[in-house]
Parts: sequence; structure tokens; C-alpha cells
Amino acid sequence: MKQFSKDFIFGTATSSYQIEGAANEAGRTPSIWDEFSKIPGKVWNGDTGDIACDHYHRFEEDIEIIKALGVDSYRFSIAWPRIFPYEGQYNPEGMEFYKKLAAKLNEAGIKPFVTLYHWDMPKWAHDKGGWVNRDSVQWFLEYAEKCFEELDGLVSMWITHNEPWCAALLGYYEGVHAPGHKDLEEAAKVSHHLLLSHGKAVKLYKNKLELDKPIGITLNLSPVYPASDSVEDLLAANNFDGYLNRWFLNPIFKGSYPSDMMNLYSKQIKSFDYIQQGDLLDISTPCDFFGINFYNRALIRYSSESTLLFEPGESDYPKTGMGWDVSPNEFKELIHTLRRDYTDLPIYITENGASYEDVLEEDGSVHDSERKDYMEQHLEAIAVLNEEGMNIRGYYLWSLLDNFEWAFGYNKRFGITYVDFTTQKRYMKDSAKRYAEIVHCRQL
Ligand code: IFM
Repeated sequence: MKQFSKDFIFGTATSSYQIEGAANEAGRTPSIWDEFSKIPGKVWNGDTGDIACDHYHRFEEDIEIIKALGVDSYRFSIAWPRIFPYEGQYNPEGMEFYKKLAAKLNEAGIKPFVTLYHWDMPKWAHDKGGWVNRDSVQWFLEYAEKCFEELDGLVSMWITHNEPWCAALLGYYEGVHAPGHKDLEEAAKVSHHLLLSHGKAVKLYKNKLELDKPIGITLNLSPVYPASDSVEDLLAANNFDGYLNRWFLNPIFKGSYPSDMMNLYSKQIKSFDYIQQGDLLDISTPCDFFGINFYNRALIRYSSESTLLFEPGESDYPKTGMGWDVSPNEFKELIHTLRRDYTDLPIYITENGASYEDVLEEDGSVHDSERKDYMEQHLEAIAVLNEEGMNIRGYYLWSLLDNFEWAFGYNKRFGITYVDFTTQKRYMKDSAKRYAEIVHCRQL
């Protein structure tokens, strides 16, 4: 039996574009995802977040689900285009929604954990060059400052950015996320401006506004393993580790970009002069905690055809519905590596969960035993890590609701609550019921 301490935070998480809908309401203007999802072929089935889970209108019903889970905290993100629908124009009506949401959560004794950027950059900002343009740092700071001023009294913890790797590399290099570009130089600039805006937002929060809630950043990390002991596969695994993990971890925790990756990237990036003096000091501004989204390990092999010399290897691990390796042991190894090489900050697992093909039974039940097992295996890993003194303070199950899974549209269900997207009816899956039990007893 594994026990969680009474101050361990159990939570669940979502993000604005994936659940809110109400795309044109209360002054909101389009984001890059509204644009991207409407380009034919970009998202499965032509799905968009126009309606999504209609959470904007149903948030009170959704808070009832959160209450039924008994969790301590709920993590959600703010849609920037609701707050600044046009450059320099604050929209109080857009902010009102988040004030109501956070106030209702507080009333229910649920701590709001708020992310400022979960990928929905306003179209107006993108039209001016988006994150490739260094001015984006200033636009983000103006937005962040408003959120801090208006919401800090209602919020328990802040995250500046969610998974900057996805925003930068999936969005600007691999082309599979908005805005769908395929240019490594742009992606490198974008990652730099995202990180810079993170560091500067932390400074603004602490030094200028003198606010004192915990603030940090969330990275998506996967420990990387070579498919064999060959020198080629070792090289490929190192490159992928640099591409996914170290390109973000090193500037945040060591104040420098990894030199092996700068060398590798320099074949495609003419100049790194977008990195200005003082930037890395800003990026490595100390935070109060470190957020990690963990889903799977990565098995990597050499490929002479790929520009960065890696490709996914084939593994015989059990897979989730995304084809991702179920790998709770490697999750423990990841945490050990982070503790050894990077940080002793308190860690929050800000996302963990799995998509599987769910079946809604006639009686409204969903027997998602694989998702339940996945969750239990990762919670058990956390309990073990905490017995070792790894200081993991909280766990946020992804996701409260089935939702818009980016390029996969509504084809992939990550929710512990089943959403019938025709009727918008919600059904608690078996995993949600099991999570409620674990949260209630604080043991596995
Ligand atoms: O749905 C996403 C989320 O937006 C960011 N982290 C990974 C999840 C599952 O792919």
C-alpha cells in the first residue's frame, strides 16, 4: 500500500482552447489555433475548438465534476485572445469569465492553478510575426501583467508557459501544430522568445508587482533511450534528448543552451544573434517550482535521412491509444536525472494521463481499465519517488474532460470524464471513480 501525505496536491487539468468553445463570445478574437484548425488537412476530420466541450457555458457543471472527484486543485489556462483581443486593448469582459471560474473554485475549496500560455496566441500577434518577432515578449508581458493584477487574489499558483517545446518545435519546425511552419531557425527563435517571456514574466510578478504566489514553468519531458548500443543510435538518442529536453532545461536551469545542439542546429541556422546579452540571465530567473508533463519515454534510433539524425525506434512496450510507450519506470529515471543534473525545486506533475478508445455503455458507464491502470502505475511511481525524498508536491491528471486533442481533433480521448460531443453530456469514466477513491483515502 502506498500513502500520500496530507499536503500532497491531487488535481486535474485542462486548457482553454481544448475545452472552452465560445470562440466568438465576449469580445474574443481568433487565435492561431482557430486559424490553423480551419486549414483543410491540418486537423483530423476538420475538427476545430469552436465549441469543444462548451466549457465556457458549462463551467459550473464542470466544477461539480471536479468537486465529485474530491481533488485539491484544478489546473486551467487563460485564452490570451479573450484578454487582449487586439494589440494593446484590454477586454475586461473576457477576464470576467476567469474571475467567475476561479471564484467558484475557491468557494468549493479547490485551488486554481493557472497557466498563462497553452498555445492560443492571438491572431493579431501572429500577424505581426508571432513568437518569431522579439516584440512578442512585450505583448506577452502586457497580457501577463493584466492577468496577475486581476486574478492573483483568486489564484493559488501560476505557470507561465505550458510545454514550450510543442509551441516552438511542433508549431514551427515539424509543422503539425499551429501555425504549421517548417523552419528550424524560426523554431529556435520562437523557443528563445517563449523562454525569455517566461523569465521576464517571473521577474515582473516578483519584483515589479511584488506578488508572492508560487510561479514556475511546465516542460514536457521524456527520458530518451537508444534503440541499441551502436554508436549511431547513441548519437541519435543524444540529439533527440537535446532537441526535446536539454534545449529547454539547460537555459532555464543552467543559463546556457547546450553547445552540442547549437553545433547541430548551426547547419540550418545562419546566426544565433537573436540571443541578446542578458537574455539567458532573464531566462534562468529562479522560480518557485518546476512543472513536468510526463506521458512516455522515447526510444530513438539513428536515421541518415533525418536532418537531426534521429527517428523513433520500435519498442515492444504496451502502448496507449497515441502509440506512446507506457513507461512508469522510466518516469522514475527521469525524475532521478532531473534531481541529479538540474534542480532541487519542488516538482509538480502538471500533466499525466492517457488516451484510449473508450466505449460509452448504454447505462452511461465507461470501463476504461487501461487508463485506470496507467494512472495507478504513475501514482505509484510518485509515491515511491517521494519515499526516496524526490519532493514531488502534486499530480494533475490529464484530463478532466475528453477534449480537442490538437491535430488529432476529437479522435483521441484523454478525459477521465467522457464527453458526448453531440449532446455535451458528461459521464464519469471508471478512471474518474477510481481517482476519486485514491484522492479520498490518499492511498493506493
Ligand atoms: O492534450 C495535450 C495537452 O494540451 C498538452 N500536453 C499533452 C496533452 C496530450 O497530448
